[in-house]
Parts: sequence; structure tokens; C-alpha cells
Amino acid sequence: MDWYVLTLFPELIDTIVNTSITGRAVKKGILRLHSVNIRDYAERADGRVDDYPYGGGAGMVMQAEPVVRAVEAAKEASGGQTKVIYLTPQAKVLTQPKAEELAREKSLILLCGHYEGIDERALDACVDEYLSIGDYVMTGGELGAAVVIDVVSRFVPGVLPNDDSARFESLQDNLLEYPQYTRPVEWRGEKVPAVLLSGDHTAVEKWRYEESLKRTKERRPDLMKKNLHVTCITGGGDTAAEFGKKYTDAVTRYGDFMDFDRRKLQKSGRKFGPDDLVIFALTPDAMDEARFRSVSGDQSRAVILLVSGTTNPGQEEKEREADTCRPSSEAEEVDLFMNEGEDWDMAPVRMEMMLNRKGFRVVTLASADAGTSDEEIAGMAVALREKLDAESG
Ligand code: 4FD
Repeated sequence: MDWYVLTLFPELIDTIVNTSITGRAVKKGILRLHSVNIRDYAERADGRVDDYPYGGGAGMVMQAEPVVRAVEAAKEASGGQTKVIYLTPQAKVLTQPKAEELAREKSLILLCGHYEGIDERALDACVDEYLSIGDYVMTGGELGAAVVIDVVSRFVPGVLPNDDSARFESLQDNLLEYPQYTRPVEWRGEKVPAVLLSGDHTAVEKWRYEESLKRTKERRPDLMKKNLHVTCITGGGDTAAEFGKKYTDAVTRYGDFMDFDRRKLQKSGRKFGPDDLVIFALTPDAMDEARFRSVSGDQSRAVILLVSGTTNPGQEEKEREADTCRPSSEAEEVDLFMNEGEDWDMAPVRMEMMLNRKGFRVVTLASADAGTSDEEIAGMAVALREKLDAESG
């Protein structure tokens, strides 16, 4: 990824970004940093790029011409289409989902203001997005740019030592990270929690999830109300299960799975609540009313992931063996039961109507097939999280 930073203090950006993890990524060629001194585009012979504010008041304002010239040069150098982001306290605050979104850009231009900011006409002429790193004022945008580069670059493949660790991290689920321990096992009389030494992977996961919940409730109760519990219901064979799992993993670290090809689960069913998000990863033929007779929601949110692909050979057989499947009288009434030879293009639409009647609100209808890459699935999950975040404000 190419970063262009337009600033009066390029050496400040260079020093920060060329250090530690981002520095190693620059050396590896995964990140490229182009720091541009706005002063190089000064009009005046003395090289100054600021002047007094019209209307009076304290401080200086950066002039339009040098800023716009620097932006135009960076745009050209980066290939023409690059988004220009202005760091300012007068903007939405950067979040993990926003960072993940920005990481999908090939290059970005970050504009750093100093003094009292930049002439509004320059901003109107060339800024695509305004971004803040937090509700406080700094002497310049440079530290903000360094923060943006750091946070966004963690999502660029190859930057972190463990390739997908950024995705599975603190705040991704609006949960704080669980506590970490390293050697020695006993330090000044304090022992490492025994479960972490047990080798029981499931027990470790459970403990960490509970610690995360406990910690979030205690330190950041404001994050708790944003949390949805995610359950993935799959049906229609291995391909649906596989995509359901991938998509759910990209949405949350803590998803539950229900394989609705199993008659037993269909029978026992589930009642979901307002804090539940249910991902229905199904082939069209698995989207029948009878299958979900015992599933209901209560202002629950749902995602339909339509998976095109073959039902497992012998799957139907297995189902027939296990139980006889009769449509509910309600299904017959509204004609939602799939009959043989029926138009499967309509299946997701019918599924959505059915879910609406059952107390779900479908937030997204997505689809995947054998050709859908992991990156595409990850992108779909990001889009979902952005949507949910936008809803909860
Ligand atoms: N919270 C931030 C960004 C920049 C900044 C500046 C107008 C001041 C804080 C535009 C006034 C830029 C932030 C420079 N302070 N200071 O992201």
C-alpha cells in the first residue's frame, strides 16, 4: 500500500513510520511511504505557506495554493484516483471497521494541517474525506496521520507477523482483549491462570471469552450495548457450511454454529432475542419453511448468505431416513414450501419474507459460490459490520 503524507514536517512522519512493525513492512516493500513537504510547493520566495486569517483572530492559516499543488502532485504520482483524507478534529473518529475499510485502498493521501488549519477553499477543492483520531486538538495533523497509517496498515496482508491476527482482535467484536501471560509461570507469588496451562483449547477459548466480557463490562460498559451474539445456521451441505463458517469467523471470533442438515437441531430449534444476529448460510433448496419451523426471533437480526453449490450427494436421502418432513399448515397457506422444480431464484426472497414473519429483520442478503475468494468473504463481513455499526450509531 502506498501512503502519501503532505505535511510541513515530513521527517516526523518518516521517523515514526520507519520504526518497528510498520518500518519492517516498508523494508519488505509491503508499505511505501512518500512524505511530501508542502513547503516545496510554496509560491513565495521566502518559502512560507501560511498567512493571517481574514476576519482576524489568533494563529496563522495555511494558504490554498501550496496545499492544492502538493495534493495534485501526489495524486498524479499515485496514479490519479487516490482518495485525499484531511486529518482534523472536526470529523468522525477513526474506528477499527473504518481502518479495515481504508486498508482495502491501494494508496491514500493524508493531508496534515498546522497552525489554525488550511484555507477552506483548498479543502473544498481537493479533500475527499475528513477524519479525526479522537476528540482532542493537537498542534498539527502529523501525529494523526501516523496513527492512521499504523492502525490501517495492521490490516494490510503481510504487515503483521501472523497474517490474520488483526482481524481477530480486540475491539473487532466490540470486546476488550483478554489478559495475556508469559513466563515465568509464577512471578512474585502470582501464578498464571491454570486453564492456560491445561492444553485444553476449548477451555482456554471459553475462559478468554469470559474474561473479555468481564473486562468490557467493567472498563467499557458503553461498548457492551453494541454487542450482538452471532449464530450461524447452515444447511444444504458442506459448501454452505464452509462458507457460513468463513463468513461468521470474519464477523466475530465468538460465533456459534448450528448445522441444520441435522434433523435433531431442526427439531429442537432455537428462540433468538434482540441481541442475536443469525447468519443463515444456505443453499436455495435448504431455504424451506419446514426446516425452520422451530426457529423464531424477537426483533433479531438476520443475514441470508445464499450459497450456490451442490447439496451433498446422499444428503436428501439421509434426511428422508431421519424423519419425514411435512410443511407446517402456515407454510402451505402462504405457499412458502419449496416444491420440486420450483424457481430457486426466488428462494432468498421467500426466505426473507419467512424470516420477517418469524421476528427477524434481514440486514443483508449476500451470496457466495465456489468461485468466491476468502478476501471477498472478508470484505462482505466488513460491509456487514459497517452496516451494523451505522445502525447502532
Ligand atoms: N483529532 C486532530 C487532527 C488535527 C489536529 C488541525 C484544524 C487543527 C487533532 C485542522 C485545526 C487541523 C484529530 C491540526 N488536531 N490539529 O484528529
